[in-house]
Amino acid sequence: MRNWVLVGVPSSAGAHHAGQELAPGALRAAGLLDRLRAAGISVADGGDLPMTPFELGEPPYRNLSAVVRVAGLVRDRVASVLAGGAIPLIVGGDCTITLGVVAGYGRDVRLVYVDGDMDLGSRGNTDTPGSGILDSTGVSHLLGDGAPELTSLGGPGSAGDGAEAEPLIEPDRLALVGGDPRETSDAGRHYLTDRGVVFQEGPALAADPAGTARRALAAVGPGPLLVHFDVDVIDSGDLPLANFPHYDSGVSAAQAFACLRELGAEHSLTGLVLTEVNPTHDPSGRLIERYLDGIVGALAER
Ligand SMILES: [Mn+2]
Repeated sequence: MRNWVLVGVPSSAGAHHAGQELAPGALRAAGLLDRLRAAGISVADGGDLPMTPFELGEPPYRNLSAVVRVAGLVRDRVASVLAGGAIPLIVGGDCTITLGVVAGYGRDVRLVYVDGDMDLGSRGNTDTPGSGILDSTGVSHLLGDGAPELTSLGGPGSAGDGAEAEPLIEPDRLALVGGDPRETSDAGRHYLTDRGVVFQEGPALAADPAGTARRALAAVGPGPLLVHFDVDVIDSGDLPLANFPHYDSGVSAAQAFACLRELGAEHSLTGLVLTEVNPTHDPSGRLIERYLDGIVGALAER
């Protein structure tokens, strides 16, 4: 059995406001490591990257330099964990950290992106979010559209690095799961379809969590698998822990975690990114307890 290494990324640099930078500390305090070990999972604590709280910044890409700095640190840390033969468990932090994670794996990686948003920017098929908030642009940046400082995180040859640019991930190695249909335009759906990115939205996830996971795995094909899990895939009426609410999305915590459990059981799983937990939404700690039940339960299936 391979060992996991937990890497905390206490950053809300790309977020709509502060709060997510507190998540690694809150999840540790709630017993994340002990609970994983109690479930039979071997995990070492790789510590946290530097605390990087939200700053507003200016459009078109707010707080870009901090987002780029954090993503670059994540990339290097993930590459080092992988070089040591371990499986990274990256605990964010806002969703822009996944750009650094993918860059750390390199372009061979397969990514199943479980998220309440498609993260294509507010206009659906463009690289610039109307708000300037980078947290909602992760997928378009992965596909090579957006700020060159982010699309080039993969180093020479990656998008933003000249005419022969390559995206951070091959589009046919990316599958999206759980997007709230109210948050995506048809232009966004066409953008994905045109590039060959398979996506299944929230209603599909709610109808058949395990089947949705299996279809996403089939879509990305065999190879090293990374899973991104944004807690905002869960209806805020069930578990309002996410930084940005999705009330009435119709995806229950049980359904989202059932999907994650199916992905977690996949033998090719070589990494998990957890994003968007905002502990300030949970003064009692009960939401984080339920979240940890779901995360630890999913990984314990391995
Ligand atoms: Mn999201």
